[in-house]
Amino acid sequence: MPRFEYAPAPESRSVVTIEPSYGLYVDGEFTRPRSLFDTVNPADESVLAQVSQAGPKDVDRAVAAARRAFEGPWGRLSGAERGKYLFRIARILQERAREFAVLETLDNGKPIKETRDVDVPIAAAHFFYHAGWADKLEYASLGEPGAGPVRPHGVVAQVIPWNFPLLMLAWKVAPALATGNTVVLKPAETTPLSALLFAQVCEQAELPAGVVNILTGDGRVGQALVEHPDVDKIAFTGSTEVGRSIARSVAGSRKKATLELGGKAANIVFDDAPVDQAVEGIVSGIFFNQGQVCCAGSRLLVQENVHDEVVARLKRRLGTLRVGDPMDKNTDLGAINSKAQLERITGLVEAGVAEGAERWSPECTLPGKGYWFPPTVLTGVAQTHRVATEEIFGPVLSVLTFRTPAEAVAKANNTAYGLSAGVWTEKGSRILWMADRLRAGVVWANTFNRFDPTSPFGGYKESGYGREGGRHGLEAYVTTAAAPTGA
Ligand code: TAP
Repeated sequence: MPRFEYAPAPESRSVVTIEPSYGLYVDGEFTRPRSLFDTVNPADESVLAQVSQAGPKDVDRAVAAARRAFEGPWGRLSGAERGKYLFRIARILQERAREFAVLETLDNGKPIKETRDVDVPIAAAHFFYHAGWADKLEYASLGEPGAGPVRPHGVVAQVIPWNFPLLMLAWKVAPALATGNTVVLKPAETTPLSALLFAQVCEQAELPAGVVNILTGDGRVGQALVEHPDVDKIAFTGSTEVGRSIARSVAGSRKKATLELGGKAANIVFDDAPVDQAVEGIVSGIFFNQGQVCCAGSRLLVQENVHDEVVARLKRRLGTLRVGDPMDKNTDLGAINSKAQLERITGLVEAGVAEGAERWSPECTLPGKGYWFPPTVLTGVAQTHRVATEEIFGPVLSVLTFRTPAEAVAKANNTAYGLSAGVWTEKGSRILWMADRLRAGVVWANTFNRFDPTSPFGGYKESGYGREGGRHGLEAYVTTAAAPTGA
């Protein structure tokens, strides 16, 4: 049996060690680094490290290791014993929080105050939350009342994007392990470092070999992984385009899949909303993580009679935002994650202007090197404009107006996506009326971008299917055996 000695908490490390090169993490060991590619700091384009590109044989080895672990030591553990590992991982994440925050900021470009206060603490919270579930699953049946006990699927392939590298990992790995599955995870090509540090955490927690495997590389690794015949379940977060290709590849197979895809959320401000509070919500809704957030409030729907006041106050507030060095604790907006993403944002904003939108940004001096885009407001946007329909995934707010609640609902729902929405009003009855009609997986009222491991998150329509977080999130990782019949 594995040991469960809790070592004394190591000192929180303030020095972050980045190796010159990294191998893959397979079957409890790091492989020799090879087929290397650079991972760069998007804030200054410096090379942080070189990382291994996994090949088809690595995918085979990782899936086989996950299978052995599932059928071996991990599969034999009770829920209570599994839970101890999750608690241990959660504690180590907290102990090494500074390392994770610095590494994530360097590799992703997001401000250190966000990695420190949001990404890392919520990642740890996901492990704590799911640790608490592990021993209850044997007794608390999920699904319909009277459903039988639950069983894990087996080997889970997990493919995640670059916008919340550690947090997306936690959203995926914690419920998979709590329910008794084993994992092969592929982080995004541009942000592999926190997943590799997480592999070290798995070693430190003495997780049995093969329970978590990390394969770095480009989209081909993700594709080989999701198409692997010995994978039982796929959990994917990323673009709708890749999500569609995964849905096609699993169609007709025995594999289960959950897809968390894009969004084009409406943040709806009524004329009775407290304006200063709403402006703060608009700012955090679209400029948090440079707007590279699937549930970002990228469409502001503001009631026509308060449009000018809200936009004027918003512009004043944007003038106070600090854009620049992500490692500076006072920075509000950091770098865009990659050159490709910067080009996409630039192209879409130019398209918006060409279609008739008016573009505004506060005065700000952007660093000379790296990938930067200023906070941007587009007014005079029509529902048909590309900036109102396509996901920009950048610090760009498209402003539209409405007159009545019914018109607000119609405009908010006029999108291929359905991930999130926000409503700002003093009237509780209106909040409930709107929440009933908005086709969005999450509706925030007088707040925005609030995340909690106890709360299910996921979308409708082209935002994907399945939920992550809460009791609903666990359902994606288990099958429910038929309840015994008879007395
Ligand atoms: P994608 O290009 O879809 O990439 C997501 C992940 O899939 C990456 O690891 C990527 O590898 C991999 N991948 C690429 N092609 C693949 C294929 N054919 N088969 C399997 N995996 C493949 O998205 P992105 O650009 O990284 O992320 C931005 C998108 O993700 C946005 O649309 C955003 O809304 C969405 N997103 C959604 C959510 C939720 S919770 N709904 C959360 C975050 C992001 P590479 O990195 O090497 O390309």
